[in-house]
Amino acid sequence: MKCKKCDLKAHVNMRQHKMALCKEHYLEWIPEQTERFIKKYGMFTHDEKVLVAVSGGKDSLALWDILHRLGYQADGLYLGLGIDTSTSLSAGSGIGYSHESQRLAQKFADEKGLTLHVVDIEREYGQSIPVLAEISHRGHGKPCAVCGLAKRHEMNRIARDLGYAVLATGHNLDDEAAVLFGNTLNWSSEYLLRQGPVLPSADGLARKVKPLCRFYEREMTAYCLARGIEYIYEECPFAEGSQSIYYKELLNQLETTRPGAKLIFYLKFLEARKRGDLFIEQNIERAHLHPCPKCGQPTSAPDLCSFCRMIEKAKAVSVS
Ligand code: Q46
Ligand code: ZN
Ligand code: ZN
Repeated sequence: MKCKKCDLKAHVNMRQHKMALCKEHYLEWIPEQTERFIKKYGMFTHDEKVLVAVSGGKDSLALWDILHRLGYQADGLYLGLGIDTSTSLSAGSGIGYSHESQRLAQKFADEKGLTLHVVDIEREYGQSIPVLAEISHRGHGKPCAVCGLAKRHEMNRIARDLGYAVLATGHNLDDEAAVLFGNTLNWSSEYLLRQGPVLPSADGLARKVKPLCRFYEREMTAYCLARGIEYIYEECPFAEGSQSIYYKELLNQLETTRPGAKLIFYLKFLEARKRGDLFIEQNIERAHLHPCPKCGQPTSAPDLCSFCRMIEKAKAVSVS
């Protein structure tokens, strides 16, 4: 297989685009496309400060690298979740996931001279994510519900406190198609209406964007490989057996027989949503929000926001 733009050996073959590119042309193509998506969906401008949620995985590091290459003002945020040692929730999975992912995120930042903010959940709130999950009994034996809640809360807090206009995450097409598939299976209209490359800011909530949402996961792997970016290969031990991984497998089977199916599924959804053609009520307004009396972030809960309630509960348990 040869590069479409020159005669060199192809680094990546993108069947969904009927196109193969050599390493050099691939490394040009990815930022060009990203820039195109950023403009097309009105994600942010060069004047805005962007906070990139960096997990140490390939997607978030690739995103940070691309935004940096494109000349955007992009700083990183790493959240230390404390997924390292075995707890009853992570039977035997003490692989040092958080430790290793933080090391790689920091290494990337140092090599490029970029700013990485680090928030350690345990240092900040007294308990790691797996322990918070045990204490709060949320999420059926997996810490993912608590983890997601804490990530959203902390990303938003740092964006607000440090004056970032935009929060960028490394979600790729495989992630987005899997979420879309799940939301469609359940006809979760509220989620369907809110899913997209940009979630506008609302009082107290930063704009959220996903500049990589049209790239396949393997395209990001190929990008990191070509750029020599070292990232954590292991998934979080709690991701194992998750519904989203199952959906990704199903969609990959579909993709094998119908190259491009995943991309079409997602893009046709975005088009339909834009036309107001989803056969569901267009009511994207966020629920009636008021500021949490403790942290000030918007919440629909009657008193404290879910995050602060969880932390209060954790504190009460630690004291007793
Ligand atoms: S990091 Fe957190 Fe994921 Fe691990 S605990 Fe679950 S949600 S699987 S993206
Ligand atoms: Zn080439
Ligand atoms: Zn709160």
